[in-house]
Amino acid sequence: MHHPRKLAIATLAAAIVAPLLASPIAFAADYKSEYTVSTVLPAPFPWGIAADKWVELVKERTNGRINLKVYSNSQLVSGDQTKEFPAMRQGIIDMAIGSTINWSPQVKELNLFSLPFLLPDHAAMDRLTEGPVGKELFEVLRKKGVEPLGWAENGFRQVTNSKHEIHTPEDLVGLKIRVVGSPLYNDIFTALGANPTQMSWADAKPALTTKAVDGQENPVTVFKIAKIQTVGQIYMTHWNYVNDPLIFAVNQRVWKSFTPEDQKILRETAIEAGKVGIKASRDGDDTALQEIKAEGVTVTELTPAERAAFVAKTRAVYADWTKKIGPDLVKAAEKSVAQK
Ligand code: X2X
Repeated sequence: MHHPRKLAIATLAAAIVAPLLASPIAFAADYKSEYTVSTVLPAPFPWGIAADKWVELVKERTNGRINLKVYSNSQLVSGDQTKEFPAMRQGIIDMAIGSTINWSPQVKELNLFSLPFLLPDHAAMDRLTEGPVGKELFEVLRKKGVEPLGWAENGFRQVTNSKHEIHTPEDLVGLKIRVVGSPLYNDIFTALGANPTQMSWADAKPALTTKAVDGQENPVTVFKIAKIQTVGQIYMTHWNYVNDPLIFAVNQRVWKSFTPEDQKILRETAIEAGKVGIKASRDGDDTALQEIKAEGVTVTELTPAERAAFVAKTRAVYADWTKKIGPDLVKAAEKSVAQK
């Protein structure tokens, strides 16, 4: 027989606990009043346009239940964009829309997009992100402790400098070039005879202004919106040597705290906002190229033979990094790129 007092306590406990477990309101009550979203570039850069669109769509579709707040210029990681991924994984930041370059120090597979001259055009890029390669990369990210949701784009990257036109690898010899966080960029520019120096975006413009460096590489929209021509960068080689996709992702604990319905909303809106950002990047690059020409920047287009010389000089780097990224993944990417 049960002791009546014990039974009463058990019943009381069940009465308190049961509604908490059963009610979906209990989950909603766990939501934070604001979720941090880390980015590097704010609007009007296409990166920031994608981020702002995501915030707007999430707010709209959840009737204000989920509030994202964008923190740009890598401010949540003190300006060090290469620390964004570990900070998100650890939950110091909730979400990020990050460049594959900035996350590749921790996720070596993301160096794929930085393999020199892998990607001929935007269609090839889309075949990667939307095909089996994109799926596999999302699996890799999941195993690393974040939930990836969708893609946006910083864009094809172009090299610029303050000294002279670059038509051949010889034209790069001795030029001091600011590069981003992945060691792959050091290897590319070293192979081309330049003198690469790694620094954050926060440090890049001051270094260009003081002429501590002779050049940099970034998409045309970034060059134009950051007004890099005003600090003496008047030569651009439009060589499309790598593309820089962006990934929307959420810390896994934060992700699991959302109801399946809200997870669906977060994913769908990331994909939608990503499309808006990709269009802003691609259309913006074309417009910005015309605008910087009008403003006096010399834009050099490579002949097929000139381009081939850059490809040849970077083949060994490509081969070396294929081993680091994973030969099977690179092979799958090459296959997707080659499909028409
Ligand atoms: O630092 C850069 O060059 C930038 C803004 O393009 C990235 O974050 C990769």
